[in-house]
Amino acid sequence: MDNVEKEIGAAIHKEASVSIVATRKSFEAKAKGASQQKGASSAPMLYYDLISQPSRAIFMFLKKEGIKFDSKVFDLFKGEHKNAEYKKVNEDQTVPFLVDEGSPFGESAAIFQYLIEKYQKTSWLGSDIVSRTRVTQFLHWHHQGLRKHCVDVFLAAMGFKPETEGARENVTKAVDCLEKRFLTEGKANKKFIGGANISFADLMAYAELQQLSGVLEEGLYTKNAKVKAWMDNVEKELGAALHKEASVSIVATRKNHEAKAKGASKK
Ligand SMILES: N[C@@H](CCC(=O)N[C@@H](CS)C(=O)NCC(=O)O)C(=O)O
Repeated sequence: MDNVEKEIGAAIHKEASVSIVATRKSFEAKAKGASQQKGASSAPMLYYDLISQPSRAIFMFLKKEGIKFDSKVFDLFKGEHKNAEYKKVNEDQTVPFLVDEGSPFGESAAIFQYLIEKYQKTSWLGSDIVSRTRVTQFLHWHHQGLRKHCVDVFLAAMGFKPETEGARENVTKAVDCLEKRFLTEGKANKKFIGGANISFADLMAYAELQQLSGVLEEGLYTKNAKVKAWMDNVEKELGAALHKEASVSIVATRKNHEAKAKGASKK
């Protein structure tokens, strides 16, 4: 072929090949478009366990919005996440973790931001500037203000660590703080943390408190009537079927605890 091209000469070869070159260009463009489309429609991969509060929050969001996702589910209690393969994906080996179109994302709040932007579900960020700021305010407070105390009580009740002094009182204080700072605006009660509409702050807070019901400690939040009413609002918004689907691990953990408590009282 090279000999033929040399014999013809570059100028004639070029002139004779214009249509073939044009056809090739349009084929290349089509192939590029198809591969880009393939990337855009590929589902994100979520690594999770429904016993994990932030995993549950993200799971509820994805399901509520009908967003398709691939999943790798670990049983954290069995240490299934502690393996070399997952370490390559997520060095911290924690859940939730998301990989989408080659980009890895940790930290539930960041994962939420990503999914909300990608799928244009921006109502979950809050509806106006005050509501969005309230949602952000909650997220900054959440880890040390609420989650830390709930986790203390949960892990101690599961026997994973000794009980921290004042842990239950700290949860009560955090629940009261949730009520005053995030579920009240002026003198009015709010339906959700951001106001009239559910946001991802509600899912994060809900999942964290719900965890306590797994170790029979729901009294720590149900005794606050406003917080209890807000939990009911979140449950209604999710719908019974999704709530049930997301709660399987918590319900199973609760059953175990009830059985243990029953066994202990018989002894
Ligand atoms: N700040 C992280 C917390 C992640 C985290 O602590 N995940 C826990 C489950 S809730 C976990 O993976 N624990 C297993 C381990 O640390 O081995 C987030 O919000 O995503």
